[in-house]
Amino acid sequence: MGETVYSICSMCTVRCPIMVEVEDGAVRHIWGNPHVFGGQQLCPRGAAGKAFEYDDERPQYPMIRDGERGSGRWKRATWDEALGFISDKLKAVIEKHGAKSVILSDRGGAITDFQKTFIAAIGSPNYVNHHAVCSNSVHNANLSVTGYARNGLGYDYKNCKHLVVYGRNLLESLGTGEAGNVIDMIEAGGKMVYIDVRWNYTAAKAQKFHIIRPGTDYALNLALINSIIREHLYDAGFVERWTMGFEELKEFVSPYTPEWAEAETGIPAKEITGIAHGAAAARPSVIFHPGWMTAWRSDDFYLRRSIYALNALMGCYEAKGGIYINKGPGDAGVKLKTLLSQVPKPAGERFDGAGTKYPHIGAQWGMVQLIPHAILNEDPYPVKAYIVMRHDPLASVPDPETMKKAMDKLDLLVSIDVNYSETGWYSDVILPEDTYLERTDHIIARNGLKPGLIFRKKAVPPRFDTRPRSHIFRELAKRLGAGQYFPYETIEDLHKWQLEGTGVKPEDFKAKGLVNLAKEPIWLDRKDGLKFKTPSGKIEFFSGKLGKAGVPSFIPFERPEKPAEGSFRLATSKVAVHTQGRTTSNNPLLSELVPENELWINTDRASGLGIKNGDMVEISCEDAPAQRIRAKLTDFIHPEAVFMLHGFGDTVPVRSRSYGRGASDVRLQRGALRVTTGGNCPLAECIVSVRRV
Ligand SMILES: Nc1nc2c(c(=O)[nH]1)N[C@H]1C(S)=C(S)[C@@H](COP(=O)(O)OP(=O)(O)OC[C@H]3O[C@@H](n4cnc5c(=O)[nH]c(N)nc54)[C@H](O)[C@@H]3O)O[C@H]1N2
Ligand SMILES: Nc1nc2c(c(=O)[nH]1)N[C@H]1C(S)=C(S)[C@@H](COP(=O)(O)OP(=O)(O)OC[C@H]3O[C@@H](n4cnc5c(=O)[nH]c(N)nc54)[C@H](O)[C@@H]3O)O[C@H]1N2
Ligand code: SF4
Ligand SMILES: [Mo]
Repeated sequence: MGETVYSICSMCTVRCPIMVEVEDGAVRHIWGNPHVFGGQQLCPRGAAGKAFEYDDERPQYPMIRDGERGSGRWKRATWDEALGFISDKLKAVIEKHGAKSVILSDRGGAITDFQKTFIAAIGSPNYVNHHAVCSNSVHNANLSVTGYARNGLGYDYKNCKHLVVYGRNLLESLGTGEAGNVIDMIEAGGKMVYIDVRWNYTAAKAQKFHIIRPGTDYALNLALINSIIREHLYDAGFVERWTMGFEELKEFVSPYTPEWAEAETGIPAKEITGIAHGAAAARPSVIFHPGWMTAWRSDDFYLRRSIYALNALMGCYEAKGGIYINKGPGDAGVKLKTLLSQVPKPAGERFDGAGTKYPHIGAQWGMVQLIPHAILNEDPYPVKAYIVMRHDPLASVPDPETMKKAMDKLDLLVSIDVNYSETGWYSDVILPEDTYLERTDHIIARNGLKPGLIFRKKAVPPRFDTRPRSHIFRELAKRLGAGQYFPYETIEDLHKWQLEGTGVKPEDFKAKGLVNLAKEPIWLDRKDGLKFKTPSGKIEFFSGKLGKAGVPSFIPFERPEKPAEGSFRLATSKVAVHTQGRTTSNNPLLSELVPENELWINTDRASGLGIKNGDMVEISCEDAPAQRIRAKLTDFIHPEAVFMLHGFGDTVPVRSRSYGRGASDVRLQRGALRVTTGGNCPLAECIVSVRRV
């Protein structure tokens, strides 16, 4: 039996606490941290972390481009050369165009202090993460309704009695803990209603599953709110005490009856009133799930606002089995220091106008889809350097061809990654980071009902000439004269500094890999103790603040246009064994389980087009190059939709297991580099043509 190291998984961004078994300096096995999960289970990707660690198909040393962009010609560099090259270019760009002409984009999440500090320390306001193609609309909707960030609220699934889910594929697009809690809820007799344009494993576990016409969830919700108000199914006490704008909401939804919604959604009116009654009978232990990946359509902001409103009508905020406000270390009297808090806020407008031109859009996440526009048009100013950290915009943002054209205009493009990403392959410099098993990161808060602290801890030595983020950003900052914002030599120094004044000591993490700051769950008093972060301190169905930003609180439902003959709406999602664009598609174990994607087509529509199960079809969108993909016929998808897994169609030749496999959804999503009211790209508005090859 070897050594046990507690750490944090990074095979996706859910950050599950893990227990790594190490023998002779090598990973033997990776388990879930039993002090958190009660067992040692992990999702398949978490368990495949070992295969990732021992795969040689990843960048092994710093590389500087030695040919045309994307040509695959590189020269090996020392760290000193690579960091010197980057800082010389950055200095030149900053001198000529100012610090704001440098953008840093990032996957985001909690372990981001080094990169956020770096970009702020050099004086640029332009930190942006991936959220515009993920959860921007639900985030901004929640800011407008409750004042909280998307992840400022949590879900008490275990005690929930009625869960309504709109295409949040909880059991495949999963987090180990969350999926486990949902299964526990179902086993304890809780009911799940699942609404999607196609069947999936989440649908398989639901008591009720409705296939909805793509793009009509908002119509469904207007009818749900209508019947809940009309039939007095809501929690009148909660609404009176904690909400604002009920009368406006009531009047707005009055024309939207369940009968009307049946015609729009295809879900029978009696099923719609059934959802309303089922939820009302279980309140307040009810959750209408607002979703996570919500970059679907132009009306997402209003769809998500309507979901937060439904939860308010159920009075489920801060109720057992409902939605709770996440408690952080501060709620347990502990203030964890961050590097970012020591840096003056950079002056100047962001490149994407988040928080200024778009006052209701949170500036902390920004809008990644505006990067091509900013670079190509120098609007609002020239952007000349782009640092990409743990992010692959060419695999995750729609229309990578336009992004590439923009990248061609840059003086510097850097990718900091553990894999060869699409973006890395197109960059000037690849800086390979130590893998998550090879590095220690800063301490982070674990927010929830019982707040705590945790950090990622190095389990094995680096296999190649790589460096951790704590080193990379400190060294770059030093070279740019901003080294004072990284006041540590070792990561242990940093931990000590972060913990100063908290009463927590580094050795407190030893026993379980984390520190709990509260013995019991912290619930706020529902009578008088709730804190909503809106101007009124209440849940705002109707928002004066939005009004001031020129954004209406309600918009009428607009029927999506019907795709023409041979055309479909493209839906995408994840599979339990892969993560996103390029994180796991080349993994030696996982690529064997799901090597490529298929195109799901409704059986009747397919036969009308002469397509049989397993046929090769060609899929195209506007002027995007057509791609080939195998057809999978099924009755369990709405006739107007086709579906494919995200994350295939790899174009990086050195990834031997995923290169050229399947089709890429982002390359089809032409025209989606737009800003909707919620700040997200409208990915699911993409209409594709399909024909037999
Ligand atoms: N069409 C379409 N587009 C989508 C989606 C979709 O379903 N359909 N999904 C969207 C969603 S929900 C999201 S969240 C985004 C995600 O988009 P991205 O954030 O780009 O996600 P990934 O492709 O997982 O990861 C980005 C890069 O991080 C690297 N990486 C992984 N671990 C580490 C590490 O420890 N250190 C460093 N430095 N790098 C690391 C990976 O190798 C990968 O190249 O994509 C979105 N785009
Ligand atoms: N295994 C795995 N787990 C993951 C990830 C991963 O990459 N792999 N990524 C993580 C991340 S970053 C995120 S954001 C989450 C994403 O998790 P989810 O929020 O569940 O998002 P998707 O996986 O994109 O699934 C979207 C679902 O919406 C459906 N859909 C499309 N159009 C409509 C519509 O008009 N109405 C309705 N009701 N449904 C529709 C699609 O068919 C699909 O099933 O997953 C997380 N967990
Ligand atoms: S959900 Fe899976 S891949 Fe993601 S952090 Fe947890 S174990 Fe790792
Ligand atoms: Mo996401």
